[in-house]
Amino acid sequence: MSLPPSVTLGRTPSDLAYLDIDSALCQARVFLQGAQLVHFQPKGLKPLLWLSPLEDFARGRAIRGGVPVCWPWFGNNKPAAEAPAHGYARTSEWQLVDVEDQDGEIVIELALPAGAVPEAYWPHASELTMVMVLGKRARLVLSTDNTGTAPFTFTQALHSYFAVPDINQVSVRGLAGSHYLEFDEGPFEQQGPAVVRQEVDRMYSVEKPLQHIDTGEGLIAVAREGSHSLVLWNPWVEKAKALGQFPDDGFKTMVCLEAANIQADAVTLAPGERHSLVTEFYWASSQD
Ligand code: TA6
Repeated sequence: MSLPPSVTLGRTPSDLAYLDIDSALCQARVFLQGAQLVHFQPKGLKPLLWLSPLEDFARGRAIRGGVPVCWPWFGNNKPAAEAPAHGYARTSEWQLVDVEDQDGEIVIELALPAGAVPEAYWPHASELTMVMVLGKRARLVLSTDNTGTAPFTFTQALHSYFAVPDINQVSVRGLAGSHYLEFDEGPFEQQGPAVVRQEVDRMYSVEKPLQHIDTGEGLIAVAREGSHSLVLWNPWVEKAKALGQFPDDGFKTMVCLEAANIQADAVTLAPGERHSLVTEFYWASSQD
């Protein structure tokens, strides 16, 4: 496959392959492991995503930052105690299917190889693809196809880590009136904008397809499609110390706002059906 001039293939010292994008509209980096966007910066604007400065890209270990793909289960909603949190998509090497530069907008298609999830945990015939459209905005489309003869159900998330100058200045708009579960308690009703002043790990049930992260210095719009739920997460002080590849003070400059299908929003696909989970994020001039 030939790459357009605005895209180059690179490898980390640990031999993980990635695409470096430098187009007319943006700069970005995408790892084939996990089909993971780890850097996205529209031209003339600041980067949107947070990547841990302690990340050393060990093969087969989830990359801490960017947009990890959680599939075919979210968190510890897993088929067996020994199964990894957040599934297998984020630690598997994906196949690069296609890369195009369409007037500066980079379109990347990746596919998860068959058998990436052990049969014991996922005895279903399925295909998982990711299409990224990277330009002034980043649009990620994660599609699951049921290629078998029986229905199956799964949970998932696009676990986006956004970069913020100071977590104490952050508020998340577009959640007021929605309900969330946290630490297995709730539901609680969100009153006004959500702020982060302690460990937060909330699973929201929310119809509104657009939220905004007010960083105190800018407004990040985060849109969803194919999703009635999202996760808001920040590990704060103690959890940050316990997390792998995460600096102790890392919680001060990141917040996760994750497009998801979790809890009651889990997806059931009949044979032949497809579901697409979409997240789209960009710098917004005002709350559109
Ligand atoms: O999305 C929030 C969450 O499920 C938290 O509970 C926390 O564990 C976070 O994901 C990170 O998980 P990880 O497996 O990447 O350490």
